[in-house]
Amino acid sequence: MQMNIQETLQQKLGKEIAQASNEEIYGALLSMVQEMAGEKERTDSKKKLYYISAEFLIGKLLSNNMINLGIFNEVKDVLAQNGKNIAEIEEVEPEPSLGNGGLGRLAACFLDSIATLGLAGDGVGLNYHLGLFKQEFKNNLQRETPNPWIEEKSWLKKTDVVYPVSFKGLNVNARMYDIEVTGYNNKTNKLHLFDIDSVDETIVEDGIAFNKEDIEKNLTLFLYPDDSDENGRLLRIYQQYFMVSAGAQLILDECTAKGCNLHDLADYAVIQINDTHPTMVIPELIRLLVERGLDMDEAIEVVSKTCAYTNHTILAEALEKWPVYYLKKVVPQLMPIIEVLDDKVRRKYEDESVSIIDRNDTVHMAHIDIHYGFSVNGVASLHTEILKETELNNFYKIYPEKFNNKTNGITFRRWLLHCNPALTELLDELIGEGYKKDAAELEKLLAFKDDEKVLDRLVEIKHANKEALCKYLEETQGVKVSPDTIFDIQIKRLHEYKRQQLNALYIIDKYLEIKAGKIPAAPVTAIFGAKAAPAYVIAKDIIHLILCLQEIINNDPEVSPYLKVVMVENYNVTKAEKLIPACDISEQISLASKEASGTGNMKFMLNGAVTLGTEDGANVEIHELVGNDNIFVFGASSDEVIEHYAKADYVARDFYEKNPAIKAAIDFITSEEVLKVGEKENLERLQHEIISKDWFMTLLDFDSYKEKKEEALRAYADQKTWAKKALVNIAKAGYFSSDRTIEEYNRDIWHL
Ligand code: GLG
Repeated sequence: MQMNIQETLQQKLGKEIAQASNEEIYGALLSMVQEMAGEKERTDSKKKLYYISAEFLIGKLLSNNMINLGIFNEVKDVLAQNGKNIAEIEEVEPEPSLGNGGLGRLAACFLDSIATLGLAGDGVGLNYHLGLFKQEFKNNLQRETPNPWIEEKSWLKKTDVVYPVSFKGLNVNARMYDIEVTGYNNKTNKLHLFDIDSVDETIVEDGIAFNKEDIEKNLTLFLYPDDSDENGRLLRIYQQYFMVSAGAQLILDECTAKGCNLHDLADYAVIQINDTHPTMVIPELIRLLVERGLDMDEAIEVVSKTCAYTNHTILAEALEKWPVYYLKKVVPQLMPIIEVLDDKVRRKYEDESVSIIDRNDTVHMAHIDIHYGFSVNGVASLHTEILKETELNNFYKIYPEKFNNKTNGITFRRWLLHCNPALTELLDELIGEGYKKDAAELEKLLAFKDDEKVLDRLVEIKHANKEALCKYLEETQGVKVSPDTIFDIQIKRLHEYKRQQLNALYIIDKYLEIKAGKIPAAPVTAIFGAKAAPAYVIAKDIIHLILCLQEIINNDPEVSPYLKVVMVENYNVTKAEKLIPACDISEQISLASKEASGTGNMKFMLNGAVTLGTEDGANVEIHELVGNDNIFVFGASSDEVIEHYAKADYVARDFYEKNPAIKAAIDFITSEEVLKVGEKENLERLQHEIISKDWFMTLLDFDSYKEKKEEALRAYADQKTWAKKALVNIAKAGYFSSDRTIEEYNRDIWHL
């Protein structure tokens, strides 16, 4: 299929490219790419994977699709010849924000790899019109506003596929929209997003507030409605059931069309349940199979052979538990089935901790997945071990054969080829292009470990990426930072377990040192990006503290030559693509045992940043791969942490009282200086939380964090040795390609 890009574009534009606006060019490219993707062959096989997920954080699609279709460079050149800049055209595309963070982005990377490997696998999710909220900073506080992303010209294709979905006292229709998923030089799959025609964006007012009871108008408005009240939680159940009921009907339709007689469903479909949000697909499928003639026992057996579950966290609040009375209120048709499922478990196992409905009449969604799915996987070695040995040990004892590990991965098409073209070019030149299809080939780079010229080029590329980021930050946020400082970056959702507050305390400590005349050897720019859940008070207080520090430090002429703080507004995939290639030090400082895997850590490594991290999640595997010389590891081990929790012997106040540096940093939070730019209530609340609770043991790791960070900053001064560390990180990142992860899912779970 050879076509002339220049001609096609001009035809679509109805004018010369040079005469068209960036918006017009974006529209023409979108339509061209969509046509090309539509002409590609759809992967097909008897058995198909359905990846059901409440989140698909796909990011902007234009450039990624052009890379996958193999036309990116040509388009870029054609545009350049006509005086147009591809980067400016990329800016026109709104980012679909259909996810929170890791879990949603993982689902998007997986779709890319599934298509690239030529496997038949579609995504099933929801078409949230306003996605996750957009974050704005005002008076050093986070404010939430809607984030509309669906425009007249969009990647969504409206289909005629509509399924009825029944809630108690309310029947609605779920309409399917499709987004084409292009593989890298391969066939295509689809992302199916269900939506309700009657959704009404105008009911949103004052930030992101809306009437949570008007289901017909609000059902697919937002990803994760604020669930701090009961109506918000009920709305989540509406959303989840809407997604899985429509998804289940689609699956049964597609399978029967291929000749499935429902008894043999497992030969036609495998369903990967992404965390517990889609768990109701299990009772819903059972219900539908019974409706279509199977008896209950067989329906349960068939579904159990079809569904597999991925666990993404051990944090209790994320393992969903719904009161029976919520389910009765929204989806009463599922309760008799869930009761049968629970009854079967109770007859077989005495251990109450593995039951589905507990004494308080609460339904444990993960327990449904584990009993009635055939596979349970964690997302990094350490995480899976913790599931087996601690969190889900009672289940592991019953079903050892179901448990398996699938260490997460990232798609190199987006996180290298697209976001770091200069590094990609260098790699092409040094080791050929084989690594784009087989990421393990990146190891060939190790041959250049002592090649001064190559190391110099790595330094140059990093510097150029930092310059580009500086320019972007100045244009978008008006902050001025220097590319000649160390870029130390922590970007991820704001959560206490991820410990942005530890980084903030270090910054305060550093500030106090500089004020006291202790000048650091190398200037540092500490960069953050994070959204806090709208109802997560302490997380918002931490953002507030960081924003206050930014204002104080950047405006202090004594300190700012050595230390600057930048909190990037509305951190999202697009911003990550600019931040990651510019990073020197990757902050992965969660409390050991709490971060299931992390995937940002992998993206940074691939782009030549060196990790400063705890032995948590996939950091452990990064450490094993790069060796002690190429990572900075600190902090309590996961065993120690688990023991502290078991013994309940961690007392934050002891650290506060006995460690003068810690005390000074914490006291500073409510000092006159901070109160001048911040809110007393928020700052006092945060301070109190850290001294009297500190559930994620920030203070436990303060000293070792500071020591390691200083070591990393000193190491940076020797640019050659640092570049060597960067090179080793890049070379060893091949393991974290999501192509590898997906090959393992297919080998061990899906068998497509
Ligand atoms: C999770 C975890 C992350 C993990 C991601 C993808 O917190 O550690 O990398 O899923 O598996 N809830 C999440 O975002």
